[in-house]
Order: sequence, then structure tokens, then C-alpha cells
Amino acid sequence: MNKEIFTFIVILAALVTLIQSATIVVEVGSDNKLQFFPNNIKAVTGDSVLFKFVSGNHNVVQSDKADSCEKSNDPNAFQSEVNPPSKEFTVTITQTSGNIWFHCSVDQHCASGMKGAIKVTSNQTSDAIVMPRSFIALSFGTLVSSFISWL
Ligand SMILES: [Cu+2]
Repeated sequence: MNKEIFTFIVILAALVTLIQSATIVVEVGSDNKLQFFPNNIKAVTGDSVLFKFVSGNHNVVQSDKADSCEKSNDPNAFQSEVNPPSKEFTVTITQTSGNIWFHCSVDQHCASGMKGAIKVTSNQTSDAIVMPRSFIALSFGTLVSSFISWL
């Protein structure tokens, strides 16, 4: 096995791991309560926030401020269906900093506290990641090892 090829593959693996984005899961209506869980999350550009509808009739609507129960004025603001058939709604983080706020606009849920925030940073991720980067690195590492033994 050529040493240069090996080095190249290792560097490639590191780069792919670095740019791999994460999926952060937020449960909508967790524990049968009027809540998002977790409701305070961190994400980086390129991450996806996956809202999973686990109980009740709820939706996810983007707001402009932390305590707002009104839909954002941004024409591109997101808004899910109420209890979508797929039970899932994904928001992809495109901004590089700042906060994204969201709430449930069904009945008085928001006023009862059903709201949350996504803090967007450039180098940190949430604790609630479905597929952590280390797992992706491991999978890719296994793939590379198989490739090397095949050579
Ligand atoms: Cu709700």
C-alpha cells in the first residue's frame, strides 16, 4: 500500500467529517405537554433541526422575538402543518449566527409556554444530536479501512 495514497485518504476522511452536518431532534408535545423538548438548542450552519411530533395537535411557526407568539414578518419564515402526517418537520440552518425563535400557534399553546429558540453558532453543537460527528467519523473510518484492505 502506497504511503501517499494512505495519507490522502486520511486527510479526505478528516475533511468529510469536518463538513458533515448534524441533525438535532426537537420533540413537539413531548410527555403529552404543551412543550418543545429541548426548547433551547444550539446549531451550526448546515445543521438540520428535526421537529418530531410525538403527541397532541401542534405546529412549529417561526417568530421574530424570544417571547413572541406571532409569526415572523420574514416572508420566508417557516411554518409547519398542524400535526403533519409525516410527524416530522425539518428546518435547515442557513444563517451563520444569531437566534431563530419558534412557537406553536395552535390555540393558546404559545401563551402557555410552548416556544423555543435555536442559537446559531459557528463552532458548537447541541447535546441533543441524533448522529454525532464522532459516529460519522467512525463510520467513515470503517469505510476507509475497508477500502485500504481492498487495495
Ligand atoms: Cu401546540
